Formats: sequence, C-alpha cells, structure tokens
Amino acid sequence: MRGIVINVQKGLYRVRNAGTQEEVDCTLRGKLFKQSRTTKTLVVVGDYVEFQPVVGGRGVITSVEKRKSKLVRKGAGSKGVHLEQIIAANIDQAILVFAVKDPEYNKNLIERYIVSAKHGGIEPIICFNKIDLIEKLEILEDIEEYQALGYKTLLTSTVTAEGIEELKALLKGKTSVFTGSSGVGKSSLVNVIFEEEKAKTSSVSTSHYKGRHTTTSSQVYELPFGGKIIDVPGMREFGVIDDGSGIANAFQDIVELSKKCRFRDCKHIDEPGCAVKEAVESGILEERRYKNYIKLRGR
Ligand SMILES: Nc1nc2c(ncn2[C@@H]2O[C@H](COP(=O)(O)OP(=O)(O)OP(=O)(O)O)[C@@H](O)[C@H]2O)c(=O)[nH]1
Ligand SMILES: [Mg+2]
Ligand SMILES: [Zn+2]
Repeated sequence: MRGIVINVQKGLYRVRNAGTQEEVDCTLRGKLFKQSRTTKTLVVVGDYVEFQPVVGGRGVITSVEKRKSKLVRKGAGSKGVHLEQIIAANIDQAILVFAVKDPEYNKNLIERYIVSAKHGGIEPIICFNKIDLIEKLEILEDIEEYQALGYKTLLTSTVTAEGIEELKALLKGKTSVFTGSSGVGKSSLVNVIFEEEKAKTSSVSTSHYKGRHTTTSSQVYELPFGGKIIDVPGMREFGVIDDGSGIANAFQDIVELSKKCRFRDCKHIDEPGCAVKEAVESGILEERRYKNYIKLRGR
C-alpha cells in the first residue's frame, strides 16, 4: 500500500493511506530501521512510502519513494559536525512566516530562509503575520523591496483574518510547508485556514520568544479545497546548507551587479573596480544585504 508520512515522532511514522485515507502508525522494516540509525532523516514528513499492515493495527514501512524536493537546514551533528536536516519532502512551496511584531522579523533571517528554499528548488512566499499589531505603513518599504526582488508577499492576521483568503488561494492544490521562528503564528494560521483548532498554539507574550516551542513535531494537514499544509516546529536557529545555487538564486541582484565588476573572479571584498561595492557605496545596494550575502557565501 502507498501512503504519505504525515507525522514523525519517536520512531513512529504516521502514514495516511493514499487510497482509503486511513491513518496507520508504522515502524521501519529491518533494513530501513538499520539505515535510519545512521541516516536520521531517512523518512520525513511529506515522504511517500510503501507500507504493509502488521498485527495490532500497525504498519511497517518497506520503502521510501524518491523525493521531488526537500527543504533542508543545518542540523547539529555530533562533535560539531553539521548534518543536513531534512525538514520536509515533496513540497511545492514554502510559506516563510514572519511576525511584524512579537517577535519582530529581521531581514537577515528572511534571506537565510529564502536561500534554503531556493536551494531545495522550492518557491518561497513571504508571509508577514500579526499585521494587526502595527500600522501597515511601517513595513511598506520592506514589502516593496521583496516584491521588487520577485517574491510573492502576504500580509496576514489570524486575529482579523486579513490576508487569509489570499493565502488560501495560494495554498490551493499545492503542498506548502509553513516555516519560521517559534511564536510567529504558523499553527495559528493553520487553525484559521481550517476554521477549527487543528493545531496547538500558545501565547508568547508571557515569556521570552526564544526557546518557546509549541509545535513539537511536523504535521501534514489535508486541505478541504485541495492541497496540503505542513506545519513545522519553530526553529531557534536556522542554519543554511547550500552549495552556492541557493545563494546565487536568492541574491540575483548581486549576481547581476557583479557582471560589471572589472575582474571576472571578483570576490567583491576589496578588489578595484568592484561594481558590487560601488553599489553599496552609492546606496543602490543595502549594506546589510551585502554583508549578509558575504557571510552566507562564507568567503
Ligand atoms: N496579534 C496577533 N497574534 C497572533 C497572530 N497569529 C498568532 N498570534 C499569536 O502568537 C502566538 C504564537 O502563535 P503560534 O501559532 O503558536 O506560533 P507558532 O509559529 O506555531 O510557534 P511554534 O509552534 O512554537 O513554532 C499565539 O499567542 C497566537 O495567538 C496574529 O495574526 N496577530
Ligand atoms: Mg506551532
Ligand atoms: Zn566585485
């Protein structure tokens, strides 16, 4: 039987049967189980698997289908070695959820999320949530900036329902992952979309934003109008894994500028005739963005 992994917790994989829509808790078959001890993310939410029923109403996963796409981040490995952590598989688009306040977004982090999405071949959509908490004028400039870079942006509020219909229209018929820091309102968005308390949410106002994680495992939700949402636990840090493709894609404005550098192999650090540095000096390119680019590139 074929199904999609909708939740992973403590070695148990909840699989929704693609035919009957029934949900079954599965373990991994011997060989896969052995592999899973060294490869942590052998099976993740969004994976399509083959499974067989076993006694006791459970199932066993016998194979995992090749992934169409995956969203990854840098996970902490042993002895300081960083491992690729797969957040979700077979996604069409990533809704990068940020809050305009409590906790307020920062542009470096937005760029990191964009790089990761681009690296995975996933379309990023930037969602500014909690828009009820500020005057819209305050973020107009930032919104225009992202739109000029070619990204879809959304302004939402789970309190006033602003932007929710627009969000639903974007989700229709697609598999979307909701990522972003803890407390930005990912699960709250899931709940307003479904108009019922599907996911647990919790207030951030009484404690520090960091370290407060309400959603503890990723969950796939089937949308009544077609499509899927994957709600992911907020991450304290979002380390980027990229071979350069994601960065080049996320910083196309810089790539474009660099074509005018005097040297073809210009690193845009201190070379003469560097069009990128000139753009920073003349104010065409935001210095913060330039610095974040250099940092992400790691050179
Ligand atoms: N004012 C306002 N508060 C919101 C909005 N959306 C969510 N919140 C509040 O923000 C807090 C955190 O919301 P959650 O949905 O639990 O956040 P989350 O992103 O799922 O967090 P994790 O599961 O920890 O990753 C809750 O107190 C929500 O009520 C919004 O649009 N406006
Ligand atoms: Mg949550
Ligand atoms: Zn240069």
